[in-house]
Amino acid sequence: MSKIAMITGASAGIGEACARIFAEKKYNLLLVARRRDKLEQLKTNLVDTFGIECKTIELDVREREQVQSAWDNLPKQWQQIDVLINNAGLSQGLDPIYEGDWGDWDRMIDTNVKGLLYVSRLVLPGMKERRKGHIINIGSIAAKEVYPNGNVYCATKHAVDALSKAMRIDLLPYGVKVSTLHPGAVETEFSVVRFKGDVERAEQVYQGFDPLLAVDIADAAWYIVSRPKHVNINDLLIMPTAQANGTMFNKDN
Ligand code: NDP
Ligand code: 8X3
Repeated sequence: MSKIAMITGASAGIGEACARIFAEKKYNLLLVARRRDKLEQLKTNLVDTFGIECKTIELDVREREQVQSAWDNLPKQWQQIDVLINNAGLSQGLDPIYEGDWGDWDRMIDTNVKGLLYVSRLVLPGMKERRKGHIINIGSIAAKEVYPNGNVYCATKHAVDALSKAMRIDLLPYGVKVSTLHPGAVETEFSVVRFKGDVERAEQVYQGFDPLLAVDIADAAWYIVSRPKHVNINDLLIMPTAQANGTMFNKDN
């Protein structure tokens, strides 16, 4: 059987682009997200185009019991994950901390931190046992900096960074690679989700400069995975040329 890549948040944006590149490289795919229709469309397209095998799992990574039962129901050969891309994530709201919405905070912490942990807790033991595997955690420039009104989202991405370092330490004896991939602004559904369907406000985020595309990040994920066995990319921060840090953009050219 070909190698298996498990990608969370594969129904859109960066996860979908990763699925496409890994399919092109002949990986079989285990694709996870809440929107089944999007996953099924992607599966059909990738299987027809690249002749790979693909399983989709309709799953909310925040729901620990759902995650456990989806995992338990997988055929054993599909539990032998070679590459796990912990990508499912979101931002909700952009408010000062004294006005933050509790529901927004729960959704971000539960998805970006606890969801990543739930999935990893099930996949990592097999990697440890087989003494191989590669985890790529999708962080953000928000894992490196805290920007105005980014408070809780930035905290969740700092947590992703810390957990990645922890995984690297705990898995060191077993030869399992752990990498973090931190994008700056990528034009995906991210801002529409952050602004809860306000498409106009979301579009403004990317106006006046060339943001990254989801494929730029997927390309980097493939670069990370395709290094020789003795090389690990611990941490990769990728920004649009027109973005210097979390807040400074060159929108003049
Ligand atoms: P999108 O909104 O386009 O995609 C997010 C994906 O995550 C979707 O497939 C969504 O699927 C999935 N997802 C969200 N919540 C859950 C959940 N509870 N359970 C399962 N899947 C879920 O955004 P991006 O592609 O941009 O984001 C991907 C990752 O990249 C995120 O972790 C984000 O924080 C990070 N990132 C994004 C940047 C950007 O500028 N776009 C920059 C830096 C980091 P569904 O709704 O079907 O469940
Ligand atoms: C997403 C990019 O700049 O909105 O992580 O934090 S940013």
